[in-house]
Amino acid sequence: MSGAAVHAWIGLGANLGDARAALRAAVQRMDALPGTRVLQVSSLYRSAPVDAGGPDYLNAVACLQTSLEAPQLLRALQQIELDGGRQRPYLNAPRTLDLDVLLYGDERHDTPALTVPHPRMAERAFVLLPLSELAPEKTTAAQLAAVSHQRIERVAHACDWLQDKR
Ligand code: PH2
Ligand code: MG
Ligand code: MG
Repeated sequence: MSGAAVHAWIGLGANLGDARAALRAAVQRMDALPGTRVLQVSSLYRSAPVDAGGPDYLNAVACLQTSLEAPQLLRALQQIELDGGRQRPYLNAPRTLDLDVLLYGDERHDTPALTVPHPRMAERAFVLLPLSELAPEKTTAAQLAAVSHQRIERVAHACDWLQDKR
């Protein structure tokens, strides 16, 4: 059963293939999920891999309004990852598309499949910067200061990268 609409914050990332096109397609796919609308999308950021190898990542954050329950939303996002060619050869392997539930309303989930709020979001500039752009109240100056050594740059405003203006 679907619940009342809540705001869910999703972290998007990719560092294999045409990452920019993959993130743009993911935004469209999320907007097409049942009972779900994309309300806001951040700028696009290029970031050095954190606790991982491979090429630089492209990252962004989106805010959804959704009536899917958190586990249903997770499964839907995993299907979008699979359709984007996602493989999981090892932990934190380079990927064509990664969609992480960062926040789901003010709910807490702690199951093998889903931990929300995302347990590592506060340690990652590639989450905190785009999130602070959309919802400054969801990050703190101390959190942002703690990740200020991580290499990250904004490469496109939302209106440009969502419309393929490179
Ligand atoms: N995702 C990871 C591990 N490391 N680093 C960056 N820069 N961006 C990511 O999206 C990312 C990462 C695991 O999901
Ligand atoms: Mg991730
Ligand atoms: Mg993930």
